[in-house]
Amino acid sequence: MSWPGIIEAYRRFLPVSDQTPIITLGEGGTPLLPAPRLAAAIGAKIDLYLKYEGVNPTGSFKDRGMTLAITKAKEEGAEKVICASTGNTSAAAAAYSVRGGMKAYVLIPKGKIALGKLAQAMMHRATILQVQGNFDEALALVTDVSKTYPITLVNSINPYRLQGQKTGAFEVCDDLSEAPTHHFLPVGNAGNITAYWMGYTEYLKEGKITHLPKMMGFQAAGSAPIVLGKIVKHPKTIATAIRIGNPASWKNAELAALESQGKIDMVTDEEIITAYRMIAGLEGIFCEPASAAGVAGVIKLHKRDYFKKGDRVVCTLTGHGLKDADFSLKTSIKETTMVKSKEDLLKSLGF
Ligand code: AN7
Repeated sequence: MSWPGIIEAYRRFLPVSDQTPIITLGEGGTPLLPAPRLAAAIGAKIDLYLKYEGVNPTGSFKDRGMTLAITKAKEEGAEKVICASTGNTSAAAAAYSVRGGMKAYVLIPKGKIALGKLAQAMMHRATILQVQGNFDEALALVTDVSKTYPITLVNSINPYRLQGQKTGAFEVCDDLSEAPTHHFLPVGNAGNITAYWMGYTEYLKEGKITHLPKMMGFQAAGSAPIVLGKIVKHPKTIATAIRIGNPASWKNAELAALESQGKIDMVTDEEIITAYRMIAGLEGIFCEPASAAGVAGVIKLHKRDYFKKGDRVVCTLTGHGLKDADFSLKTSIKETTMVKSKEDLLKSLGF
């Protein structure tokens, strides 16, 4: 039998009943891949794993939350849903809305979302609305409107989103038969780190694991409000997915880091790009730039001798590299070789 999606797989942990109309695209059940070459290249004697969320139906972890948010919206009789997005949420909202027979409206910062994500929202017939400002302004607007009008907000302020996303932590523990020592991930609106922490603590209560991981969240240096302790009015980073200056789950992310004895830290765009290219070039996994922030964090902390031998480190790679193929071409080595003869070809092959 094929994987049924996260709601059926983890029904017992989620707020659904036998009557709930489950809207799914078969999300979740993503691979936890060992990354020994990457660990060796960094020089870290750790057990490194990558949770590849890019293989979800719309290519990002947002599908875990969206299946539940749209399912509950359907159950409650909603006809319209709305979200602000740096791209991935809009792609997921659009796809799951089609699946549920609802209409999606997405507000995005003009010119600041990856093309693949825009294409997804368009193909799934969402109404695309652009704002001149950034994500934070778009989120404030949709939050306001959804309070007074009959339209369901499917940003992570919607509690069902994080309920769905916590299943990422369940899968990691199920695969390892225990929690890792550290869980690294990028932080934008700070929903995912909050959701993973919720998942780990629930699994501990259930007796499925015997300890909790340290939660290690990484923001982009130009968009690091939590690290700086103040709202960033004009967030900047090449990692457009996490170009967020006033995260909705700010306090919960801080709590997750504090309670787990982890941290919220930041990495520069350069560090993100280095990690992004290493993941693809050493492990065969193509993720989008924002997704590499966690691995960039591992590299940064390893340089400061942070890890102990035998630490078991999981990084969530939140989205697929093809979402922003444009960016990969800009940063990759531009040299390609023209082949005009068999001799040229043989020379290139090293014969
Ligand atoms: C690839 O799609 O906020 O800290 O509107 O797309 O839970 O916000 C995306 C966020 C990390 C950050 N990696 O997660 C949106 C949006 C990728 C992302 C994040 C996002 P959160």
